[in-house]
Amino acid sequence: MTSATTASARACANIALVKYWGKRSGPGNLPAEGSLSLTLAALVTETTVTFDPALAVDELVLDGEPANAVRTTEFLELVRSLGGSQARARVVTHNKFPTASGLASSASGFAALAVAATRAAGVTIDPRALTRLARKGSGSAARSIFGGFVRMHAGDRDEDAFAEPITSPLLDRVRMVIAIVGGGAPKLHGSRDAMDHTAETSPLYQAWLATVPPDLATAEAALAAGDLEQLGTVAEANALAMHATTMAARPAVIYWQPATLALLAAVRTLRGNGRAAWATIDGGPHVKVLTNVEDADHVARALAGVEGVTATTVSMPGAGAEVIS
Ligand code: 2P0
Repeated sequence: MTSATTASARACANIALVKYWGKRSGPGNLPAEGSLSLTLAALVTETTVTFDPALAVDELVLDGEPANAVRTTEFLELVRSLGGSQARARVVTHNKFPTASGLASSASGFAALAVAATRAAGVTIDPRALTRLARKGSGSAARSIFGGFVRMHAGDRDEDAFAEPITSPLLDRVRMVIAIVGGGAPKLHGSRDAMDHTAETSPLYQAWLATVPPDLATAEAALAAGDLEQLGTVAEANALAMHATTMAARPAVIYWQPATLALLAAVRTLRGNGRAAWATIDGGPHVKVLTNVEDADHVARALAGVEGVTATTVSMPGAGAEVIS
C-alpha cells in the first residue's frame, strides 16, 4: 500500500461584473454564456487535501466541522480519473472571510480544491485545463484560478469553456467594497437550483442571455481602455438584469432585502456626489461596490451607515489560486 500524499492551496473568491446565470444542458457544468469577474484578496479559502489509502470514503471538514462530502466526492472522482492517486481523500477547508454567508465561497472553495487535489494526487495539469476542471465543481470557480480580471468563455464544447486572465490598466486602481447585509436569514435559494429554475420558468431568461455578449464586449473594451466608469456602468446594469430575470421566475427568486435597495440608492447618491461607485449583487442580499483606490474608504464609510448593513470590507484585487505547501 502506498503512503498518503498531501497538498494545500489558497484561492480567492471572485465577484462577477458580467454574470454567469444559466447553464447549457448536458454534462460538464457548461455555462450558457460567458462571464467576467474580479478576483478579490479579501475573500480567501485555504484547503488541504490528503489522499490516504487508509480511508474508506472521502471526508470533508469545512470550517472545523464535518460536512456533507457528496459534491467533494464527485469532484475528487474527476481528479482520480486524471490518473494520479486512486485513494480516498480527506479535505480540510477553511473560509477566511470577514463573514461566512453568501460570499461566493463555492468559487474560492472549488478553485482551492482543484489546485490542492491535483497537486496531492500527483496530476500534472496546465492552468487552462485547471480552469475547466474547477468549472466542473462550480462554474464560478473556473474564474478563481486566476487573479485580477478574468474572462470565462462559454465556448461550443467542453474544451472551449475555460477561463483566462485579462490585463487592464485598471487593475492597480480598482477596489471593491463589500457591504454585508445582516438579518441572519440563511440563503433561501442555492445558485445552482435557482439558475436552473430561472432558465426553466422566467419569461425574461432569453432576453437575459441576449444581454450578456454585448455586456461582455462593453466590459472588455472598458478594461482595455482603462475606463472604470464604463466598466462600472455595464456591471451595475448587468447585475440588475440578472436579478430582474430571477425575480420574474415563477415562483420568484428574490435575493434582496430592504437594505439591498437602500444600498443601491446610497450608491446612486455617491455617484451623484462625484464618487466612483457602481453596485453588483449576487445570489444573496449583500452589495459589492466597484470603486477606485481614492474613493474606497469614503464609499465604505457611507455604506456602513446604511440601515441593515452589518459590516463593510474594502478589497484589493486578489491573486490566482496557488499551492501553499
Ligand atoms: C457569478 N453566480 O457569475 C454568478 C452571479 C452567482 C450570481 O456563479 O452551479 O456556484 O456551481 O456552477 O458558480 C454562482 O453559481 O454555480 C454564480 P454552479 P455557482 O458569479
